[in-house]
Amino acid sequence: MPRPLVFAAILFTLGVPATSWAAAPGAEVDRPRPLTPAIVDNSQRIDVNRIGMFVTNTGSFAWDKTTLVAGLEFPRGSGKTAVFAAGPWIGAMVGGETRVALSEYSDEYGPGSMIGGAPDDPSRPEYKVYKLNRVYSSAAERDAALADYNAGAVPHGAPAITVQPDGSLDVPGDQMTWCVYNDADPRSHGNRAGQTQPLGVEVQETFYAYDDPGPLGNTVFLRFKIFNKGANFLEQTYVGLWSDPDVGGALDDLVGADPGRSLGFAYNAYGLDAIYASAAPAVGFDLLRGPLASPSGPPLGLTAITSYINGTDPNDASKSYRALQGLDASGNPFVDPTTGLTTRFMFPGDPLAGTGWIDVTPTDHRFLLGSGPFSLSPGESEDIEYAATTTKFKRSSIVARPPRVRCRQPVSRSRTASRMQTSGAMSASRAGACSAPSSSRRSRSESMRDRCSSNGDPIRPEASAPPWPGPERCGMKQRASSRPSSRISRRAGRL
Ligand SMILES: [Ca+2]
Ligand SMILES: [Ca+2]
Repeated sequence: MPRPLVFAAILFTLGVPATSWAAAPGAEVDRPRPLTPAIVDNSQRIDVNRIGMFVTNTGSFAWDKTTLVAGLEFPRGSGKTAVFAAGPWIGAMVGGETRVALSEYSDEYGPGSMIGGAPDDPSRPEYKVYKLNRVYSSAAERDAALADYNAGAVPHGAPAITVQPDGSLDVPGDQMTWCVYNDADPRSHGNRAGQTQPLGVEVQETFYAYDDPGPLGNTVFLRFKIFNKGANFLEQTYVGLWSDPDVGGALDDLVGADPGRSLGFAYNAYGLDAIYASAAPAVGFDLLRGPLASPSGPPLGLTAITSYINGTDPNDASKSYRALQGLDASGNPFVDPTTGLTTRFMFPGDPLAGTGWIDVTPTDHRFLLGSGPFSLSPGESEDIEYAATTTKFKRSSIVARPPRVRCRQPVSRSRTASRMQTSGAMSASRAGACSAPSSSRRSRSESMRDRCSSNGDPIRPEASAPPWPGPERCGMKQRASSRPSSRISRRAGRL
């Protein structure tokens, strides 16, 4: 959650369009974005299964940019949210110069295609977010939606969709959204973490989801076709998926990486969350198909996961590009304190087992999944696909607090965080995590109640708590008619 939300809410109530709010997290505020005639579509959600998620035509998703609140609802209809905002990042070297295109709390993409190396008029109404269902309540409703899609989306690269003999549409999944955007307008590059010249890329975005009673119903697939439609030779290119996961309440979250599964995830540090109470889910982003480093080679996997907390976000293009590479703000690789070795992945340990390098600072995190490097010459394109997925909504899915934290005594309002004790070889930072500062006595006592049960015992993970249910572990089964990716298919085949 960005800090200036109150400021943003004031702007909203004053009628200032969300797109003109370019405030970034931290104390500073972005420079105002030049006004453009762009019609930004903030109204659509993909909402066919247990996730309800906003989708816009400027890269941003999982953020309700109309009301400026978190935009990935899970379970759909509950009013509870697990992600505040997300969007695609791209970084590359152009003639020795770092350039990036970001979608964060403001977007450096504008609606529409590129034509002749330049951005098309973003105010054309056809550059909205399209949404198609597999099944409609009537043929008339189906035909109207398909006709609109065929007229406005397909001419700009959207996949052809047809009516099947049973009357359904052959959309991927049970519902899809499609839109196109590009970074070619220099006026769009106003995010303080960017502000470079354009890369000259067009992104055709297809999201889709399945209405499924199993874990597939907790997943949205995110497909990005990235085209170099400018004249720049993009070298040392990285793609990234940026996210500000807020698992219910934002201030008690932890994040982790599972590089072997190309997965970044966020979870609640304690057994009680301010919004989800005792049933906080975990949420993750899984790279299903990365870019090609060479025409004949396999797609790259995830090559970096960089995490940072609210207030330490990248604030220039060099830092953003380094984050895409899995480097700190100064350009150094991270050091795993449990091994002493350098790594491009933050927190790759196992939080359930309490082994390896795990996050021990419950707070408002963001993370960035990076993949690269690769080259993208004029005329070339890459297909990138992720999954946004959550755990099942049940108590046993809670990933609990860092291990070995003990409350010496039952906590009451009069006690302070200093009575929280640590044991064993717990690091100073972990102890610090147990005494996170609060701005008031009331909030402190509330946050401490989150950490300890009524008798002062730490709230422990249930013995039966499953491992992170990423796609390979969650029994994901694809419909034969519309498999989302070869990798998913291979996974399904092993189940
Ligand atoms: Ca939380
Ligand atoms: Ca967060």
